[in-house]
Amino acid sequence: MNMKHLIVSAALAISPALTNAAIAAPTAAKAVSINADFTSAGDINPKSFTVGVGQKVRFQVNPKESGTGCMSDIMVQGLWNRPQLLVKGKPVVMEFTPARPGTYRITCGMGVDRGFIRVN
Ligand SMILES: [Cu+2]
Repeated sequence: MNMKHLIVSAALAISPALTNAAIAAPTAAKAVSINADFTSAGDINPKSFTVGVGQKVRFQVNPKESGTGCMSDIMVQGLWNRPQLLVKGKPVVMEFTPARPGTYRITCGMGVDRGFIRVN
């Protein structure tokens, strides 16, 4: 058995394990967390985030005050389309896995801009 044959045999023996690991990884992977605070004066802070395609994202907004009027709720256009009320002391958690790259707008429920999530 020559050295080349040994290397090929080793690669064949390892490859099923690698394949299984690659398939299992996305479900086993923890979500990446991005966080913002909300105040009436400053709106959300920070206002821009960058995440990866196919990466599970946990976006948490911590309202330090309750939102009022137009800006009383929050959503992420194309990633989290159900507006969530901003109520003082009640964290809003939006979880999603972006399937396509792009810049996704964080808005109020009516679509007024308040930030964005860039997906690379
Ligand atoms: Cu609005």
